[in-house]
Parts: sequence; C-alpha cells; structure tokens
Amino acid sequence: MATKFQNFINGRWVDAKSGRTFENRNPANWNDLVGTFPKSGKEDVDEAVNAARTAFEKWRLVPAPARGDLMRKIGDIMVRRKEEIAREMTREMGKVLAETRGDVQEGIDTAYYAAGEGRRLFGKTVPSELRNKFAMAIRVPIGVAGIITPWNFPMAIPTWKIFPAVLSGNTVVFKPASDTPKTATMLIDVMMEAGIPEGVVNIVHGGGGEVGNAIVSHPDIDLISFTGSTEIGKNISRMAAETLKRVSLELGGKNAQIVMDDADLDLALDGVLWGAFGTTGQRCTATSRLIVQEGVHDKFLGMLTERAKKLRLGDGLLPATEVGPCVNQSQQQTVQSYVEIGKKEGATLVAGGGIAKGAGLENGWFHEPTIFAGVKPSMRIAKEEIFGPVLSVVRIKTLEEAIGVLNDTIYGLSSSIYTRDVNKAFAAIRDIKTGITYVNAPTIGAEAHLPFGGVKQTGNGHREGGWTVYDFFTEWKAVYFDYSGSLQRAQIDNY
Ligand code: UN1
Repeated sequence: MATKFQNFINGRWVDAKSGRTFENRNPANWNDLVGTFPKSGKEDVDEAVNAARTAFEKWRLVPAPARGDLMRKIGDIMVRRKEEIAREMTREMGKVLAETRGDVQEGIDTAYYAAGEGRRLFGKTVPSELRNKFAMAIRVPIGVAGIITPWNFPMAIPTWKIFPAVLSGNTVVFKPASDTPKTATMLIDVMMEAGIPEGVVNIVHGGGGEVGNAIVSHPDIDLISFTGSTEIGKNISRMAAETLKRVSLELGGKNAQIVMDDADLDLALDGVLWGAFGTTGQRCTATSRLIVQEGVHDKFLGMLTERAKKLRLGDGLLPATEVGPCVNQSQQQTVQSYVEIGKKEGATLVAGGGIAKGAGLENGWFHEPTIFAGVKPSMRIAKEEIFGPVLSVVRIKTLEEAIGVLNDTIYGLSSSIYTRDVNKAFAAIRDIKTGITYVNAPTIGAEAHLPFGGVKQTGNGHREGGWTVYDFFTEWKAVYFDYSGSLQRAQIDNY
C-alpha cells in the first residue's frame, strides 16, 4: 500500500509547491514502496518559516507548565502507538524491531522529561550590589528553530531536539532525513493529535541541498540543531555564520571499546557484538574500534569472530533477525569500499567482508558483519567513520597505550572500557577524551536524561539530552529590578 505523504505547514498538510515528489523504499526489500513524499524547495521552507514566526509570538506566551502538559499528552499517545510506529520504522530504515521499539521509547522518555521541565526551566536569583534592588536571570525562548535530523534514530533524535525546543517556547521547522520521512510524519501526527497549535511545528520534506540549505541560510531562523556527518556539520556552521545563528552540531564518531587482560571476557564479548553490529553499526555511538590487551587478544578475537559469523541477517520485522540491512545502496557501497581499503592497507579480514547473500536477503542492502584484525592506528579503517557493520581490532600492551590509541582520532563521542580494576577504570574516565564513557558496558545506549554529545570534531560544544539541551534552546535574560525609588549607580555608589 503505497501512500502519498505531504508537508505539514501552518497546521495543514500540503504538497511541495513544485509538485515534485520522491520515493521511499524498504531497505530490506526494495520492492516495498513505503510511500512518496514531497521534494520540497526554498519556497516551501519560506512558507514554513513564516508560519513558525507567526506562531512564535503566541506560543512564547503560553505558560511553560501548559506547554509541558502538551508534552505529557504527546508521550501518552506515543506509548499507545509505540508498536505501530516501531513497525513502520523498521520497514522504513531496516533496524530490528526491538531496536525501533527502543527508538520510540527514547522519544517517550524525552517527552515525559520535557513535561517535567515545564515546571522547572529554572532561572537564578543573585544578590544585587545595591540596596533595594533585585537581580535575576531568566530563561526566554529564542524564536524559530531549524531542526535537521538523520535516518538512524528517526524518532529519538527528532524528539531530542523538537520537544525541548517547543517546551522552551520556540517554534520549529523540521527537515527529517529523506530515508526516514514516514517516521517523521508519524511524529507530526502524534503532535497534532495531542493538540499542538498550528504553526508551532512544521515539517518540510526533501534533500539537504535544497531544503536543508534553505533552512540553514534563512534569515528568519534563529537557531539550528543538526545531527549528521562532520563534513555536513562544517558546511552548516559556515553557512549559518552569515546570519550568526546559534548552531548545535552532533557529528561523527570513531568510538572504541577497550578490553583489558583482567576483563570479564564474556561480558566484553556481548558488549562489542552489540556495540559494533547492533543497528548494523549505523549509530554515531557504534563501536568501530576494539582495542585489546595482548594477554587476552588472541583468545578474545577467536571468541568474537565465532559469534560474529553466526549473527543472523534479515528483515528486522522477523523475530529471528539480529542484524538488519544498511539503510540504502550508497551506504552499502561505502561499507564495501572500506572493506577494500582495509585489505589494501594490510589488515587481516577475519569475519565477513562481503555483501550478504542468502534466502531473504536478495532484495535488500545487506552487508556481512565484518571484522579486521591486525589494524594499525594509522590505517584509514581505524580513523574514518564508516557507519556500517565493520569493526577494526587493535592489539595493545598497556592501559596507557590503549587510551593513547583510543584518543588518536579527530572524533570524541563515545568510549568504553572493560576491566575489573577500579583504578584502571577511573584512570580511563579521567584520560579518555570523549563526551560519553562507559565502564563494563558497550559504547551505545545513552539514556535520554543525561547529556549527549562529544568533544573534538564530534560537535561544537553543545549537549543534547537531559537538562543540558535546555541551555541550547533558551536564551538567558538578566533582569534588574530597582525598588529604591532613586537613581542608583552600579559600580559607583557603593565604592
Ligand atoms: C545516534 O547514533 O545518533 O546512545 C544516537 C545511543 C542511542 C542514541 C544514538 N541512545 O546509542
């Protein structure tokens, strides 16, 4: 059942002004057409920004607790529709059902967190240096937020951005990835059902080059929140500089798991399999390097390759499937090209390496879970983000060397160390340069109420999640209230 989907602008479903459309297909079976979506352009963005700008003047005056009530309703509806959304998400982007359920759950958690935040959004009061004068700093909404999101967490990531934006009193123009427009449309459906006023959230489908650039360069958009590649993040940063927009970037990663000689190897094995091949390796937090101490290296590599070869690929809607397809052909080709690069660089292919074949895989973008051993930190497969089921294994001698290798990357999102020695664990927490560090747990699986983001070229210093994202979506306003009835001069009258 192919359906035609539309943009949502000013509370109404509309086609792209040009009338153009694009197709969205199931990556596990390209004969399954999920739907057609508007291929929008600058003129559609302009209309959405106008709607959001008009809506902002009313929405900013709605008390934050009332905005929070709306968030709670949104969360309740997502709970009710969780299974339906998860199934459509698997169909649209391929990851297995348990994971798409988790993705929706992350959205639910974010909605309820935002509901509570409506009754906090704390400001600060501080004493004034003068008598009969009151000083405080309050959070105020900023305006229209441009939200540009990837396909790998098509519900969680949009909600990380849209819910705090809206709870804080901003309005939104949202461009979802063109690989996952259906899940994004379902999010809009949920917000509509909850009663979001017209113009507060607008969705404009289409490509990054047209819709994304129009959003980033629009003079009437005040802030941009983007998750995607480092390369595009840099372009966004440059483009947004023209109008000095506030920009939050969550970009690439080259995350590593360290396994020390004293680790619980079975636990570390479950961790790396989940971290590297969960979501087909298509998470910005995915484990793409495994750094193993020499005393357990050979044994652990043997355990790992044996298990990796047994992972069951298939349609994520089938209960037996453990690993779904790559999201599209180009992603599958990228993975293939890195396999070739790894071989040429002299790494040893110990598992996978090819496009996956077999019953049920004929019409999808499947790639075998792949492991390279003997990887040197200088190799491209140890440095560049692949965003697929490829793991590079590096052998090290000491904790110091392990941390040195882990930090030897331009990225700094997530990291993990498996050890039973608390001293080593705390030294690693201190010395690893990433925004997130796990001890005895894989690099994936951040919880919605903690700061999420990375250092170095993974981002530009902002954090999503928890309380920290509200710093991005609000502006501090300092307020001085003089009730002395006379002119008081700061810095002068008391000194
Ligand atoms: C991402 O890969 O872009 O921490 C987000 C995790 C998930 C979110 C991943 N909660 O793995």
